[in-house]
Amino acid sequence: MPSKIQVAAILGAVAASVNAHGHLSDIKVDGTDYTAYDPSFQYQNPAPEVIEWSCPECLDNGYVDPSMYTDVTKIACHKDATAGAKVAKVAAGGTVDIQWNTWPESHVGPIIDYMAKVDDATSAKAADLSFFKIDEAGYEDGQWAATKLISNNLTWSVTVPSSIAPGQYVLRHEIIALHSAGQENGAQNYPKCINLEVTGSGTENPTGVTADKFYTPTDPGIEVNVYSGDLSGYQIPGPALFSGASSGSSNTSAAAPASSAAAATSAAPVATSSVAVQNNAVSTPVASATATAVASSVASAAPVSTSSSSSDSSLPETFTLETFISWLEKAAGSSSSKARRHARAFRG
Ligand SMILES: *[C@@H]1O[C@H](CO)[C@@H](O)[C@H](O)[C@H]1NC(C)=O
Ligand SMILES: *[C@@H]1O[C@H](CO)[C@@H](O)[C@H](O)[C@H]1NC(C)=O
Ligand SMILES: [Cu+2]
Repeated sequence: MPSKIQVAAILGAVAASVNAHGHLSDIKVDGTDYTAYDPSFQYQNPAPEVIEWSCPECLDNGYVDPSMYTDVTKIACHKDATAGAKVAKVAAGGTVDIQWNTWPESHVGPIIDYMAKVDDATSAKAADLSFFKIDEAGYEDGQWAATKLISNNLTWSVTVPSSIAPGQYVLRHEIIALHSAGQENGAQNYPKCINLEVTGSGTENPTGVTADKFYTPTDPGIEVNVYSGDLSGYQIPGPALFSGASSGSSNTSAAAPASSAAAATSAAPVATSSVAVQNNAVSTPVASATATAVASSVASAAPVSTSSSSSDSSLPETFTLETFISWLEKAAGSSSSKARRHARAFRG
């Protein structure tokens, strides 16, 4: 039987799961909407074929942490992701608008985009992707890129460099959440990969690096306390920006609703984190009831010192009581470090 303390930690993990970090909801390529990958596609037969890479392990909308930075199968396109079956055409110099279904305001951090040239994007493997950085935004004008994304209708606009050679590419879009990054291994990477076929008459073939060479756990932009000090000097991690990149930050055409922009900038990190639990996007009564119970137990989970074995077993966004109980049983005894980190993030 799990102890009370373990149960509290497990409930913290549930809170992390129901507090959806989000996944992509739409990808607009040169004005055309493409269906984004939804982790629940794995329950559909046949699963929809999309331009985004598949990540069945992403049911919890979870993240890749710094301990996985040297594992290209994790950090390239998220955990064990495999190539999307489709490819979207985009003109060099064109725009890809990437929309998330949701994002917690507490999860501040940079947004970075990369591209890797491939022969056939639909059969590409994470280890073969040699990425060059095409876009990056950290902390500018008193605002984190992730906050800007939220006020831009959860949309990030990426410009395909106009000078790159035509052919197929994998676009890698990434948010790095830094709310817990003051502690070792606390950063959270949320990479998403998208298949593109670039048209045009560009000639550049920028050299890149595989994703396992991007970051180290102690990079100044990875292990960083975002609650104190001068953030204007924040250093975006990863390789240098490709010289042909059009700009260092996003400019989407979607008008941000004024009220949401104001809310995003005025809310203090600590204040916003306390509402995260209520923001969950669960869709069954069972899950809602659980979330309520969880909300009250999160605080007690916070100080628990947990072993760091990974019990990151995934719980679907929508689940039956039976699924939940078997998940609880599986998770009992090996509470995850993730639970601790999220519990901390919630502490008001
Ligand atoms: C974004 O681009 C549009 C047109 O390309 C321009 O009118 C607008 O001022 C830009 N916004 C920002 C914030 O740079
Ligand atoms: C924001 O995105 C939603 C979903 O795609 C869309 O329906 C809505 O029109 C967008 N709002 C704005 C202001 O662009
Ligand atoms: Cu989180």
